[in-house]
Amino acid sequence: MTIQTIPTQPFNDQRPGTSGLRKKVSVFQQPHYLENFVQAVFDVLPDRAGQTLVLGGDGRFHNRAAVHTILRMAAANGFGKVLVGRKGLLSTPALSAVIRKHGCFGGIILSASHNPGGPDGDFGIKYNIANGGPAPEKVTEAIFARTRVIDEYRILSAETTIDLDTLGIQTLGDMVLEVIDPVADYAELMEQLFDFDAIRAWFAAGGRMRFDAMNAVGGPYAHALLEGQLGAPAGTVINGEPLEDFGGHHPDPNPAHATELIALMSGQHAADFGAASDGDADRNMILGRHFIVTPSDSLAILAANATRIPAFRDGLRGIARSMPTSCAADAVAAALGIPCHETPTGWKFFGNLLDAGKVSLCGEESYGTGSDHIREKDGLWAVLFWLNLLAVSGQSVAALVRAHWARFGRHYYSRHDWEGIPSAQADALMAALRAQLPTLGGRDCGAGLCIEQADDFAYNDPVDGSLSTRQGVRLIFTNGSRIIFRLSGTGTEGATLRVYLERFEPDSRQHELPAQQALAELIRIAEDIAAIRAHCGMQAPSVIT
Ligand code: G16
Repeated sequence: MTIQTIPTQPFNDQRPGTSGLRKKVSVFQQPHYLENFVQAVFDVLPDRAGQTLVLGGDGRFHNRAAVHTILRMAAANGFGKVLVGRKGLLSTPALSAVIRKHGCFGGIILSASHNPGGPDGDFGIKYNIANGGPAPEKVTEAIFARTRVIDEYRILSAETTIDLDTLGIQTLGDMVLEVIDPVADYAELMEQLFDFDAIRAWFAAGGRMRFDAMNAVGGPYAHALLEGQLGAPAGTVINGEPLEDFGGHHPDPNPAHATELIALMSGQHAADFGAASDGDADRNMILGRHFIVTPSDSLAILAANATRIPAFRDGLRGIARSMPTSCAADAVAAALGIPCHETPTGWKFFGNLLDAGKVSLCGEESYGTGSDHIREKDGLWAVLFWLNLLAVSGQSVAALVRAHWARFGRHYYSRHDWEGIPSAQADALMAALRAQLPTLGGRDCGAGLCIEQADDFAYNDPVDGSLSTRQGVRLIFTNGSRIIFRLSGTGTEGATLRVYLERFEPDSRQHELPAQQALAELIRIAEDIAAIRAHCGMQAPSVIT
């Protein structure tokens, strides 16, 4: 086994987006493409010698090949040890849990999250730091800067054999490689956070659940925890086998893509509780019988009920939500007398707040919820939280949500995604919007909606003082309604315009409207002000959630 130094040339498109580098599989399959990025990551970690790294991915097409390459590069770059999930699998939250439990130096996650997989699908890679969370912007920018000038990478020669299927220790050059059970550490952590006895009793009393793992990495975790430790009947988990192409599905747990689960939960024999997680199992969708819970409401409801869960018996320190997430959590924080932080989109922005002990719960409109137990959002954790709540309250999902609205008011919410826009057109739309900002404040848009504030969101991190600008155009109305525009940072083709719409309704007699109806005036205003159809040449959003 020899360490080879391979000459290479920079690729100019390796800037990490909202959550790591995501590209088509075919892009990652280009000679040197993955290697360049991995070497750039290692190069910005000068104190890596002898350290322990965690490695795993969501099992999508190219996962195994990439794991082999990264292991050979880690050995050639002086790491002391790598913990890798069996078969190269680790969910994103499990990887975060493993880093924290074993005090590791960092980790590499291979995933394009909710994006489709397979040879024609997407692939992705992300570096996480020692707190278990995604690398902050200063690190991702340093990685990007390094990719621009990289001229060689180091890798162990290819005759190296690596067995990813057998638990235990092997050596790779001077490096130790330990293949670990991807589920064990994570399952142990979940048991410490929730009242498993109460959940077991809920299932034993006939509580019925459907969990759709979307043929992604969440399957083994859901099987082990729900059907194993918690006694849910076999068949509770559907699409539980991780497949390289997710069975051809789009592993995005929202009403537009989790259609099988939505149909099951809308039918005559619907279970009491439905849930789904995404490609790397960090997102979650929560459903009741014939009832859909928005992610923003889910965060607020978990916050309002947190002390009913063992992990939060002593209360919450604070809540954080991404800026486009609805203000439902703010209402709960105000009632609890705790702060609610508003951060840019991207889980990495929660890391400092969690590390500083300023917040206990975090959430995003994009089906992400999590807490200070790890530094990633956590799909199954959110599901267990809801299960625990159902078990101790004896209420249905719908009853819990309606009681929440009655107490705090309802924040009607929807996101409209305009996908596949040529990047130049999307950029022109955002530029035109930004140019209008100085004239929008005070504008009367009709239907009682007057714009109070129009700006481009900037975030000043209260912990490290870093400033992140241009994080989304906000129109905030005098009645608290909001319209937000931003371009997605996770797509791999063209641009996606996200339009986030929110309206607060305090009157409980008005809480049962369909969301699109309740938001109709805001939708009209958003499309009008941003001239979306004219810019995009599209007649309607491609996905509405
Ligand atoms: C990532 C980020 C999230 C973000 C989401 C959508 O999630 O970690 O914070 O909300 O992308 O981002 P965008 O609106 O830029 O597409 P994931 O689950 O894709 O890793």
